[in-house]
Amino acid sequence: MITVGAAQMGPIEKEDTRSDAVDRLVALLEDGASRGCELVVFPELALTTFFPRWFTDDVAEMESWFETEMPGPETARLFERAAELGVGFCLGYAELVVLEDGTRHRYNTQILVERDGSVVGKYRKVHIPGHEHDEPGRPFQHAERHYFEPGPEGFDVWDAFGGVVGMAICNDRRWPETYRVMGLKGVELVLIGYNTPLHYDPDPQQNALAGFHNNLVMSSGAYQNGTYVVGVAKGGIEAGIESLAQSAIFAPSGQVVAQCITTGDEVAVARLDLDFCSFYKETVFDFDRYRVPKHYRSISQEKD
Ligand code: CDT
Repeated sequence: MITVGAAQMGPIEKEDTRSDAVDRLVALLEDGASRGCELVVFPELALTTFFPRWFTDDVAEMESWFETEMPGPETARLFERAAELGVGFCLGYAELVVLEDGTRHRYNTQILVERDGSVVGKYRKVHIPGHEHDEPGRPFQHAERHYFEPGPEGFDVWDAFGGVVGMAICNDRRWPETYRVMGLKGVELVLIGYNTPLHYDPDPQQNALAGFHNNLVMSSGAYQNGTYVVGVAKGGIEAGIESLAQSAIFAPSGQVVAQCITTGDEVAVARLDLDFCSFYKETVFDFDRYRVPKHYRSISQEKD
């Protein structure tokens, strides 16, 4: 059994400091702890505003949104408070890696921190959505492909919190392969942070369906792999742009077991029985018995 909190955040504005964001993360952590949480899950890019909505070629300006160490000077007190409370957490942030030869790598990253404050897992976003170049015709940019390179490690799982825990970030949740790769590794709990603007400029007819698609993909990912899924938004109106909230925890049955009801800072809590996963993993989705991989080869071939 594990009690998990989906710690949704409302907007973080461009002027807000890392310290402002950490104040809110600590408050959410304490709220989760007071309600019995052993694990609190924060959104994608939880330390800053969703900066890919602004295009810039100025490397210093771009990298001002990134962390070079974790914990760092501003985030250390989050780790310390979590260890004091004995509550683990999952945190999304922008990660800058500078190698000895000077090569720079920028990733959209999420870490899993155990109840003693130690980092047990790191995931770097694989499916990077949006565009590479400035597109001034849009009402706002979604230049993730300018700011981030795809994580080279792919999807993994970690033995943590008494179960098998995996991570994914935002756009990853729309792709069935994300869940299936972790499903093949026995995942029981998938943690996903997201920032999803409600306006999708390439095809605005999808705007009204954002909440439906959010539920659709996480519910089916949970069910088809016999796993819990925790989806956590940074929602509300940030820099005048509205993003989806509706953070939720999904059971292996595909059902929603807890959901946020606001668009601001809020923790949705659920007590999860990870053994419940086996009802699905050992029956309809018994992979060893029923999968037919020879017919799936084309989905793992390199694209041209
Ligand atoms: N952050 C992120 O990946 N957002 C995307 C927005 C849609 S694609 C521009 C998402 O999949 O929710």
